[in-house]
Amino acid sequence: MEIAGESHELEYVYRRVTIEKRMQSGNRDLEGRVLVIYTGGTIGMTRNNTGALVPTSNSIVKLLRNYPQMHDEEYASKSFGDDGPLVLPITSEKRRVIYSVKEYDKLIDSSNAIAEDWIYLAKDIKRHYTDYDGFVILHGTDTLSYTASALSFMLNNLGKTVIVTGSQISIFEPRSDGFDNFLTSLLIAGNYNIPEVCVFFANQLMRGNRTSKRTTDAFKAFHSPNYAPLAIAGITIDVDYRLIFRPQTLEKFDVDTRLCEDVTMLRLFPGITTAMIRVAVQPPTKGMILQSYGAGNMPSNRKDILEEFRKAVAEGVIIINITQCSQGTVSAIYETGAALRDAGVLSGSDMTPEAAYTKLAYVLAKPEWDLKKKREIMSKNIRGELTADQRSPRKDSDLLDAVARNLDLTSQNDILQLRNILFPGMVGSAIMNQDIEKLKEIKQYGSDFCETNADLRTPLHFAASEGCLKVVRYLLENGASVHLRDKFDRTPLIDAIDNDHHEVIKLLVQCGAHISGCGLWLGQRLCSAAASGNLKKLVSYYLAGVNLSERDVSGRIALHFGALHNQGEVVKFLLDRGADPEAVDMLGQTPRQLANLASANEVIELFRPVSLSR
Ligand code: ASN
Repeated sequence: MEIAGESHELEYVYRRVTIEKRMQSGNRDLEGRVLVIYTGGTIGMTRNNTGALVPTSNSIVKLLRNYPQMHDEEYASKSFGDDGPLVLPITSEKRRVIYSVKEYDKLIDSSNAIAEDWIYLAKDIKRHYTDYDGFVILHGTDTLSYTASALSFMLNNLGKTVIVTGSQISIFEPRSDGFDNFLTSLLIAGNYNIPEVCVFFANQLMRGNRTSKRTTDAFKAFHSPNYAPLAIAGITIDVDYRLIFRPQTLEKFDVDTRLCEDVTMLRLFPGITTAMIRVAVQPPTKGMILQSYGAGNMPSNRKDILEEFRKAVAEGVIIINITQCSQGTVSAIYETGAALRDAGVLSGSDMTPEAAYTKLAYVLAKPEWDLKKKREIMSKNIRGELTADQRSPRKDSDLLDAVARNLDLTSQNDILQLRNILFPGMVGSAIMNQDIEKLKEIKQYGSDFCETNADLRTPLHFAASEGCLKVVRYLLENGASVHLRDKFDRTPLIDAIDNDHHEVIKLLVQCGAHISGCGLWLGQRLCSAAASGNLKKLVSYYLAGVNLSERDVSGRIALHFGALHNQGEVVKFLLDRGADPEAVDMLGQTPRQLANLASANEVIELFRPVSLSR
């Protein structure tokens, strides 16, 4: 494997920074946290003594720290001290982006990338998933679309933004496209919830598994031939939320890194022989991507070739037919294409070669699926990689047109504003009335359940704080995100905890919601709940997966306060969940000592070791 290790130079310091320091600094900007994984590629290359471009270790972070467009030194040192993370200057986006760079030990030219590198990246994203809002992968352009496609399949139920980017000219050169690509990727990853593996290049955010490298020299190195860009970065960053592929399940994020190595690719050409095909499909080949002519055609006068495909399919090889054209889809409109289908070759619709190849490697590696299921999944859209079903047209224009006409609105901007006012209001009222039928209706009008109001609150925030379990479930099954934070940095999970909606908390956690951030903040809340005997609140935190022994500013845990205030029920609950009666606070006192000092008899009794009767 080419990628061997990782740099710990810039460990993420959110957890280490004391709450006091953040308070002293007076910095109250909303923040988005992004992990940058630097794998290599032209973006960070310099010339060696023969003049060839090679990846250079331990230099990108130094460059970024001295580049004011990529690092606001003043804000960073006030907020995080001297060796904290990098911080983008404030922009017109809502959140200031705080980012750390994890540089791999062996930086590579992406032409050297292999499947193990994708696996390493997928595992890395999993490892850091709960600490960041989004991820940016700096990667060479040559195989960037393969990596983005492979990751899109390996990252199951992705709930956060992952952007793969790079550049045509190194950022160590004066005229580089790298800064723009990198900076905008950071802004998007820290500000927008686009739960997909994306590629950002030359002002366009594209779905990763829809991209291909299209040129070796222009800055617009990638295109997404069969799917519109998810966002365009102009003066503002305009995201087309209707195009985003959101997981619609109650399962949490996970990675499946199994990939089958026995997948091959074959491009038809007029002089191809049966012997060549036979070599390609012979064992151990289990799958093949066939790049045929035009709309999926092959020469109809070459029964010999067709026979080879038929035999391979009969032996269990999955063959996927995609087009050689750089844009378009296969279809069986010609006799020549229908013959392939009849031989058992599956249509790959409008998949790029990169997506078709990595998807087949992913699907073939699943021993739990039989051949029939694997063939079925290859024809289905699982990550937005192919156009399978034509969705019924949305009705939003009908409704909007009607209201706009009544209000005499004609400009597109006015109509957009109307939409932004109308839909959140309708969704909010349906939630308050727990009216799922209404929500279904609104969804048909093209409403996105991740849309936010002026306080950046989403429908899931409202439903979670109201405690309507069935609405929460409906929203989650229809693409709502558990990760979005409002203007006050609250997630739907925090809303559910504050209102002690235990069933909602469980469901949100099941879908991957988690509490991240400062342990001290949690410690204060736990200690105050314990002091006042608020068992319900402690149960809420426990269900949310919080460590019940987080410390407050004086180093005390909830058990100290339960003991001091003689809260028997609370102390029993905490002891049963592993809280330590001998935990010492800043003054060296333990919960047991506090109970004795306060003559908290109920608690003293609970602390007494149970004597074993003979
Ligand atoms: N050869 C380089 C790579 O893929 C190309 C680039 O990044 N522009 O690593």
